[in-house]
Amino acid sequence: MTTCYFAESALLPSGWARDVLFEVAADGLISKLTPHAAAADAERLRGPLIPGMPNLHSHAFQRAMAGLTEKGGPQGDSFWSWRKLMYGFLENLMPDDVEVIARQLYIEMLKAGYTAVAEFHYLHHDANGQPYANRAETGERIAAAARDSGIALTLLPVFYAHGNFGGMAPAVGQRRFINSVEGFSRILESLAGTVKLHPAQRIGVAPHSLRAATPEELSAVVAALNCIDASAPIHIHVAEQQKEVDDCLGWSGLRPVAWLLQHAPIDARWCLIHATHMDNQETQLLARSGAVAGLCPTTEGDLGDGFFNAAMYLRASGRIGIGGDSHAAVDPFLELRLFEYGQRLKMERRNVLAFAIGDSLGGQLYRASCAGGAQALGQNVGQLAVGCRADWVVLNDDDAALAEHSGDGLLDAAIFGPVRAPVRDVMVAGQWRVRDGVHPNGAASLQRYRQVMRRLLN
Ligand code: NGQ
Ligand code: ZN
Repeated sequence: MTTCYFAESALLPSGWARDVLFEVAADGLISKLTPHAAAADAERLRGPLIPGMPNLHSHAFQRAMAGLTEKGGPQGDSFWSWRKLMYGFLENLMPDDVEVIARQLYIEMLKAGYTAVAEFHYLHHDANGQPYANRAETGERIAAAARDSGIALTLLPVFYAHGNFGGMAPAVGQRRFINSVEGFSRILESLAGTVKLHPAQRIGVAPHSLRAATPEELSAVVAALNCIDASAPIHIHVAEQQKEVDDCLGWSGLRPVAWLLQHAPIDARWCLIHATHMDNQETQLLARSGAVAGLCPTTEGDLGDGFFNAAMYLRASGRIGIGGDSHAAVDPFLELRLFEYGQRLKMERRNVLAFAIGDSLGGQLYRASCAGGAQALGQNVGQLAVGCRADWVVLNDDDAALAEHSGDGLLDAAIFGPVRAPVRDVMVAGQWRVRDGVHPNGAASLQRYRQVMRRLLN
């Protein structure tokens, strides 16, 4: 059975179109699309229609830490002191908590206009570092939370074995993450089986970083994934902090992005998270590789990471997508605003990432991160086109910041204006997940989330 929807205005791959009739098949894919059509008895969408945004980087459990690490520490705070607090925080997290927090987060994501998420999942073992009876326990909780919320998921079990470059022993605080290649492969296979049962879920893999995986382990983990799915996505944290760059130089003589480009088969399957610190040559080569640079502007701002070499990378046609990462914010529009604002503050200019006269910066950033996000998740989404999944967002033009705007002007206003509620309705795979800003499981989820927070904060 197909269902028909009518949008007075919709963002298609060819640009904004008027009076578009969409047919969505029972499998959740867009089967037909006709601009300049009559509505007939199709369901009329209640605002301008845009593709849903994929969130390409999430550590779901960190949602429950938002706001807890903003107090001065003894010796000047940094990414590294935040990481210590994060390790301490997760000592008390049980599998149930992981599921409750992830479900709450994924509902928040849907309400904000994200329709899919790549979960970079590394909290595998119990508080003593012992595998659960089911080694894939916590990953299964993530998949269940995604199913309950209705968000699409690319599940990236994380391989993590070491504390720093050169195969250093892990710290005690990292014991919940640690696996041998063999133990990890069992988790990967098991989770591949779990997500296979659900059409809007996909498996991938994430060697945590060059700090946590040796070159041999990196190859072995990619080979393990290839046995399951030779086109599935591969994500890695790469060059977030200057110390990481210095340590990598000390270990290999190369900067992390340069090392990866020379030693791993970096191509369109790969997503490099926090390619923050790149020299100009790395920037050009990464842009040419076809990989996606995974930007997480609010988290990178929160953690004091530095500035991505954005103008050069985008001019070289580099691909980008956005991630919520630690979930200091759950808002795709805010991520894109902060991405551009970082460049403005650094360069003391405006519209740094708009290259042609009159180009809408909002339109360009939104389209680029939909495309890059879809690529990074390895899912058939990110545009309103025949054959793509019906993952979409109906904008709320009752929000005064959007009122009377049209076309790309809507995206400029949603990203750079004083919006409060830019999203009205959200669909994933042909199913409404959010109507009028409300998710049907929202109240029940919040109640469970409160119980978890009460325990964690006391
Ligand atoms: C993470 N988060 O894995 O959660 C990391 C911190 C690390 C970010 N990089 C830990 N934002 O990189 O060692
Ligand atoms: Zn991360």
